[in-house]
Amino acid sequence: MKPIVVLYQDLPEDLQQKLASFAEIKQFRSLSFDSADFCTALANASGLLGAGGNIDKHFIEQAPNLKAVSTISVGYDNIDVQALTERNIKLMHTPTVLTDTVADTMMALVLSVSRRIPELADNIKQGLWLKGITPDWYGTDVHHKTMGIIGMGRIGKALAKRAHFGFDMKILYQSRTEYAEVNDRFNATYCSLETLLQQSDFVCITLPLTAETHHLISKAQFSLMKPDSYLINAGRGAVVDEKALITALEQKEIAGAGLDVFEKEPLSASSPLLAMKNVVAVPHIGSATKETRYAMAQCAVDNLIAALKDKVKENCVNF
Ligand code: 8YV
Repeated sequence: MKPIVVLYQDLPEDLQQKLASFAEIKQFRSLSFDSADFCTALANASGLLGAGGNIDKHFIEQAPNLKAVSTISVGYDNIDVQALTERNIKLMHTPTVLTDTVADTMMALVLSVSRRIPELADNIKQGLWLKGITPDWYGTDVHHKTMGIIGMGRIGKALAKRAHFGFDMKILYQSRTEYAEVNDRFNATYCSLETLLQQSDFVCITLPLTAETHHLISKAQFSLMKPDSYLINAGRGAVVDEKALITALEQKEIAGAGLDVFEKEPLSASSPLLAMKNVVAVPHIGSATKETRYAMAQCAVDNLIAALKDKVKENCVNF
């Protein structure tokens, strides 16, 4: 008998078929106990595949046969890993396939906010380009500036590579570990968070959300940043205290922000952030390219099959 898999995100046709050849798929639009069919499917499921949703202790209790959760994401702050581990349930994720795409997104935010691309592109569309441009439309250089990277995992390294080789930037970084290869390859300097905030022109966050990283960047940290510096966040929204960010922008403690992630997503259309010209906000598109989203789904399907076959070689968070 095939194992039952609850799928809560659409898969490309070929991946859906691959999964169907191994498992009986019960497909839902989201993780909602409102539907009796969902409750029954979850109660019988060996596997769970999708992205997002709140997979907490209560959720896991409703799935007594669960052996593996495969998230189509690198981040898993929405999942109670300890509760899974206590039940011997494997948590699989997709840490490698999205690295370059997220680093590209971060570089795009760096350039967009400092060169004011969305704002000035909008000016043309509004018919405001009537003569040669004046200094009030000038941007700020990126090349040869200092980039401070908070979190030096795969994405941090891919960003350092772009900034160093592509833009001749000086790299500062703060992470749990100092990496000799990062220092050598990107001529990077490992430093305290305080030094990084004080010296960087672009403070770039690539951290996951954990109890330790929640609101790591708040009022006190903004007060250390240079008034002409920019905050770039493509890690998780709640690593930054959003209220403190809004205040820092209003009081011109920093020059602007490039944001892919927010404390509450989707970001409300009434957020003060969206009324600020010096904020480039995008809707959590870090990994959102056709190629990478396909690769993530493929990786997650393979992860789930491997976990349910007890043949895990990589991508397991907890075992
Ligand atoms: C997506 C992400 O939001 O992988 C992550 O952790 O934040 C993004 O790639 C996620 O894959 C949900 O679709």
